[in-house]
Amino acid sequence: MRILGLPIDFCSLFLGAMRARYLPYLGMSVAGILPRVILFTILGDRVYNLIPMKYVVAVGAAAVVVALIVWIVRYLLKSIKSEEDYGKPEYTPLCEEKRAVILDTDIGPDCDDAGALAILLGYIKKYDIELLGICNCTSNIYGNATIKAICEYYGLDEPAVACYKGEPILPDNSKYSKKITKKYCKYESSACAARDAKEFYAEALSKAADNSVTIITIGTFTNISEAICADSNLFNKKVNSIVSMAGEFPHGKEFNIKTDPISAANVLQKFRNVMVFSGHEVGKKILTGFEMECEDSPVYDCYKLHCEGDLPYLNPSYDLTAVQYAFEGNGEFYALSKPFDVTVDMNGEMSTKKNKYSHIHFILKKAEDEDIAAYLNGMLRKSRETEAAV
Ligand SMILES: [Ca+2]
Repeated sequence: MRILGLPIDFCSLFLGAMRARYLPYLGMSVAGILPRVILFTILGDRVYNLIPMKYVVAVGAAAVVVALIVWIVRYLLKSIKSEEDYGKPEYTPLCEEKRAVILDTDIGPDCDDAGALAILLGYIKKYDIELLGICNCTSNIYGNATIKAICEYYGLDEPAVACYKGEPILPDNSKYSKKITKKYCKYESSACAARDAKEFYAEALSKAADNSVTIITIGTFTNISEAICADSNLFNKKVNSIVSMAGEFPHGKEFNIKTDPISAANVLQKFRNVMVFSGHEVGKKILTGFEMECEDSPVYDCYKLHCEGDLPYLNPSYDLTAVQYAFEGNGEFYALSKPFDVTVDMNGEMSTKKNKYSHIHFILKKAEDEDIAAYLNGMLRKSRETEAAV
């Protein structure tokens, strides 16, 4: 009985460290101590001779091994379960929940922006979604006119088009914007005109209901960085989610980030709601475009002028995948990664780190590139008459 106090102290310390609730704590303390109290009460010091020390040590060692095996098995089971959690709907697609949409594009340097705008206009009609506006994050005014020409082709006569009005961040190297403007826009100067994107975002977001807007970015983060820096409370209150073609998973340097890394870093730092990235690796091998001539289609002409040469005019589908995911979510083609913390350095290098509390996810492909391409090509091939009839 002389060391009866010792196990009580150890037991209390151990259970205290577990932060057990009071009743389980009391129960475990009593269950742990009671056998020893009874044994000591009946046998006194003779208890030490009852069980030889070598058996006590053997049982203790075996208990450690069993505990270790149990811990490893539980850890593995948990890992497998977590893998199955891929695809959990952290982001609710627009086909399931109607929200207003803003498209932010750098139309010009690549032709997939034209394809992405075309399928976005198809989705808008199909799911009856409100399009608040289309922002050009370059300062190339022919980009504004190209956006309007494509919208008009799909029956959207007066789209709200806004444009970045700051110092140009991209060289004017579009192979198609000016030619599309000349061919499709009756009044060039009014087609090229657009309001300041900063003003557009401030007005559109202040009018929108809380948590009701999804922004799809398929260019740099220049415009939305200005919008979130202007009023981050308003932006976070109104913007439910951002789906972006940008970056590379798990790390890498991608055009939309490295062209304006400061804006990308700003958005990553200040945006608090769900953000989904379609990284460079997603659309790289999904080749879409036109295999046959398509007369009087500005989208076809963008692909033809950008790809040059002869048919087929096919191009990677970086931007199309972001638009597709924003509207349809995982569907049969994609899954969503676990949440990651994402950082961007000033050279445009993106890095990721798992963090179960983060709000940022990446699109993962679960279908073959050819199957996704066939689906997107089907959407691109739809004539405007078909779209209008949906
Ligand atoms: Ca783009």
